[in-house]
Amino acid sequence: MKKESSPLWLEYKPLNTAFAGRAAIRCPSRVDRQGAAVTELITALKIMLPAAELTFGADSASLIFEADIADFLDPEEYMISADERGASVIGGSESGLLYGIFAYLREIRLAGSFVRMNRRVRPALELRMLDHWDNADGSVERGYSGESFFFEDGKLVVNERTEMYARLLASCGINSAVINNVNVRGEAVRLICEENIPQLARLSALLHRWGIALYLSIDFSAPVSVGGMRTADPLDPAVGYWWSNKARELWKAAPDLGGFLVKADSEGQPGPYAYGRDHADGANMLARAVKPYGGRIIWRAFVYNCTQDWRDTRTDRACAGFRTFAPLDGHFDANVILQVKNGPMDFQVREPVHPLFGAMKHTALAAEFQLAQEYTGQQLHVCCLLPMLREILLWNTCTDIQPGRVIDRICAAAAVSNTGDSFCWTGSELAGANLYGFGRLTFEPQLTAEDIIDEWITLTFGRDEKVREVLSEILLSSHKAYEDYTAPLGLGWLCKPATHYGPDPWGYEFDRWGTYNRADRDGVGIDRAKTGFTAMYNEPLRELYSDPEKCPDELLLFFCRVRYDHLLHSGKTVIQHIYDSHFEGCERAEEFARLWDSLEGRLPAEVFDNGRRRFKEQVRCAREWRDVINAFFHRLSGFSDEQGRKLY
Ligand code: GCW
Repeated sequence: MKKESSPLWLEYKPLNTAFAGRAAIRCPSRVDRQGAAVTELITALKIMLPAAELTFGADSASLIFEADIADFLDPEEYMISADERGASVIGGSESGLLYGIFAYLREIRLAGSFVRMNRRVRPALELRMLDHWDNADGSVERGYSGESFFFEDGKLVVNERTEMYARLLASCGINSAVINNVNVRGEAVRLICEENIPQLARLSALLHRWGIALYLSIDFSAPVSVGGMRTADPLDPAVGYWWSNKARELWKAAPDLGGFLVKADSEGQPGPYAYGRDHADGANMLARAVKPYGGRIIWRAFVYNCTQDWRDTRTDRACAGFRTFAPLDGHFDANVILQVKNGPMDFQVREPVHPLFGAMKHTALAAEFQLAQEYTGQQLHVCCLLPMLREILLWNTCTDIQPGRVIDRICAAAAVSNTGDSFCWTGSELAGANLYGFGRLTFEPQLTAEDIIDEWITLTFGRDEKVREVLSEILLSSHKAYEDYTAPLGLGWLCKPATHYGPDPWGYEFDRWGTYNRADRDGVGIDRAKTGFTAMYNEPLRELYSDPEKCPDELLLFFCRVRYDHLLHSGKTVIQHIYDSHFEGCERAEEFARLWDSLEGRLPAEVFDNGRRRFKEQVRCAREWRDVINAFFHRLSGFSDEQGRKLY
């Protein structure tokens, strides 16, 4: 069934000017008049200037919009010069031009009128990618926004919503999309098979028109599962031959395909280990198959032992990615990108930055983030991830290569998408800021989270001052609030197993996933200098993280094991911090609900009601977190609260 969808931040409205004359679009023949860039400009101008007469190339026009392509710019780079009489937008290719047009339209919408501007912008990262965890049956793994809009009953869907999706992505600068789950199951295994190729080709062409390359998650054992072979051994020439033929078939039909994403030897997915080969063998075999077409292999570094014995205190899951991939640095082909999750565990609300970013010197890297709020309230709680994303991108890895920030060490950023077939795409309207902001930030990381949020609010909800004030206050303090009532001092995994929603501090303690807090009556946390993890960082980080006296408070319980009366840099004890942060975080959640209520009548009724329901649930759940976690630590430690509050 086809569902309606909102245009989100792309809802154009008439500008403040009462312009009724002639407005002309001028573009030389190297610009495609039917292309997305010119089409978008026309669509927008028609709505923004309802009384104008729109023409192509007329001399007597009083407003002139020039669109051009120039070789001296990088393909995705653009240049804008504009004033009250129109604009000249030049891109390095159709894509650059498209980004330039979107940037220009954004500025005039934000100003409400024609603006003077001069700008030249080039995206900071080559690939700005969304990873969908959509399954062929239409469900979405860790999806909190409804069902998939790519798949229905095993079939790939291409319709108006797909077009709207492509416009939304392009407008915030995203240029690649993986449409299916990295856990490739069911009918998705056959996505690369003959019967699905015509539809893949249609989708690829549609996305390409908006500057977006289509990527597919593949089953590493496809030569066996769909090819009928007896092996998927990457060093068996017949396997390489099978993949080369498959690539030829796919790229022949869909020449703009970007490549494959692979989750191998992880959480039950097949991989090269079954044949005694390593991850470079696996990735390079695929890389050679797609190379003739400019294709890439995005290979995930999320590899660890998920059948650990909780009694084994020597094995530390945090070390796994580094131990597997650091020795392979320099072994990967040039068209392989190693995709590393932002932290060493798994998208917790607070983790240190993954040490691989500071260790891999001869490997192309992608940073993987998760916009789907699996561990951050599942879009029922508001949790704006942009300040965290920005902090990670600009974090200094302290490698000897300069510059050494994460953003300098990677060529790509990927985000697990938070979209689904709900009307507002992201289940909660406020979660739209994460989607928009991910694109904007990976294009222009010098923008602040405040800038991006303000821009997103105005484009989405208009310029009501009160709405702007309230929403930016909620969004900007939401991550801290969530962290406060769920994950004190970097201690993750206090959530319920399987669903990852709500508190259960014993839940993961005796399980097989390598996710322990090791809390007892004397103290809490894991000594990760002992497990070898802190040694994976460059100095001075190694020393900083190994020493409980120096370790930053917010990561203390990730890196160190300390007593409950250990004194933090803040001057509080660990136990008092746990109590205080849980009370404060929960009060913040209650405050968010009140702030939201103050917007009644200022937002569309459905938006307001949807938000009110979600804040109600956030408050209920935050109270549960506060009381369960405080009771847990109170009962274990025996410490009471300095302020005498109820701990249960
Ligand atoms: O966070 C875990 C999720 C799994 C996911 C896995 C991964 C797609 O709980 O649902 O599988 O990470 O990133 O591969």
